[in-house]
Amino acid sequence: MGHLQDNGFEVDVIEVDDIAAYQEENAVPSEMRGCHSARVGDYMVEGHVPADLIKRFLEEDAGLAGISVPGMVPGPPGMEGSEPVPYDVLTFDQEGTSTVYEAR
Ligand SMILES: [Cu+2]
Repeated sequence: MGHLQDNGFEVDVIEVDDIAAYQEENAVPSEMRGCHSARVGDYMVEGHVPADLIKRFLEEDAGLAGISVPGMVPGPPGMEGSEPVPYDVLTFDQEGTSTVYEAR
């Protein structure tokens, strides 16, 4: 969240009891779910997606459903500290089809 604010995003934190239910409501495919979810305009941002990629994704406005770093991987913003490993940032559409957006 600090990472997003540092990059010019205004962030409202909403704690929910059941993140999976929230993701379900917002049609996030189960394999795209992150440890937390953000809603930016019409898009879902799942997990620890680097801010520069969120910005690029929003600018492209390609009509997809969202962008995700599924699960908890060490390395991305908010997950530094542990031994970093390469990870993929994925996009997904309304049908749940995912595509590698960028490897980091
Ligand atoms: Cu996390």
